Amino acid sequence: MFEEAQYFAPVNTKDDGSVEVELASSHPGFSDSDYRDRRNKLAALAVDWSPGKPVPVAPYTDTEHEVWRKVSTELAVKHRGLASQEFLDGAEELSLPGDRIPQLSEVSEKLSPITGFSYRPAAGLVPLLDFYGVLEDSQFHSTQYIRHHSVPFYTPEPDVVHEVIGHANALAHPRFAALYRLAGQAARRVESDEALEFVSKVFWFTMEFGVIGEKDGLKAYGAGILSSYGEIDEFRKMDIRPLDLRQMGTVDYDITKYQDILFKAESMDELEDVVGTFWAECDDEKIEEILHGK
Ligand code: TIH
Ligand code: FE2
Repeated sequence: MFEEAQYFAPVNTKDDGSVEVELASSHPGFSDSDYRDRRNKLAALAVDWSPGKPVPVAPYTDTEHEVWRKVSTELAVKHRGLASQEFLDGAEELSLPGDRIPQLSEVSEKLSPITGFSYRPAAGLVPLLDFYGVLEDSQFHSTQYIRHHSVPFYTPEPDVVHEVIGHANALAHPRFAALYRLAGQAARRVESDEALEFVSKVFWFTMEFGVIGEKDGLKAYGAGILSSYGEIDEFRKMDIRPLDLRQMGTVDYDITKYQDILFKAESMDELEDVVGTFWAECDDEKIEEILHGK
């Protein structure tokens, strides 16, 4: 999930109660009426959901399962060489199916005994404070639709591949799960929109697009890199910068392209010291200080 409202396909509920997802004309599924029907149907399930209700079962088609199969096969191979050790350990523990899209309820059943996290459905854009806030309660908002079959290697829209392969495998490691929870605490603690945006940008450059130094080279732990078998081949060539809160909280990024500025943690310890401690302690005043340098 990510925060740029303008890139999230808006979900509209019409007067007759039906739900329609607005896709941009540049979306690969724009003229595919089957795909659009699927998007509308899955969005309607999530719109209908409210906390306390069971997570809706998404009745996926064979074409959709096939996209998952293809993407998860490609990713599994690349993860072996390019994903961080903790992510790989999480993935092994979680053992997601490779041959079909798991239901979010199934992801929660596997994940919650490991780190306590569970998944809740999202139709589309979730307001920043809700999206991040519930992380503190070990809840993760997830879309249920899958990317269009014509462009399996990358999507600017977070889909079930990104939410589950990218995020759940990380959430299955206790060190990442703890960091996600701290991000949630930070989001709820800060008061201004500016401070919340700063917190969310630090999340973007870490939990979504973070990279980390390991003995045998640079690895990715960010869910956005690890859910795209196009982008995963490119991250080592990007502008790799040291973990710097002020930069992470302020650099602009374009969500429709491979990220060309990435921030490298030297180790999990450094990630926890710099980013974990920031989320654990930040408030509006501390963020002001980081922004305006004292
Ligand atoms: N680009 C990612 C992918 O193709 O899996 C999805 C997203 C990550 C972050 C925002 S959208
Ligand atoms: Fe995400």
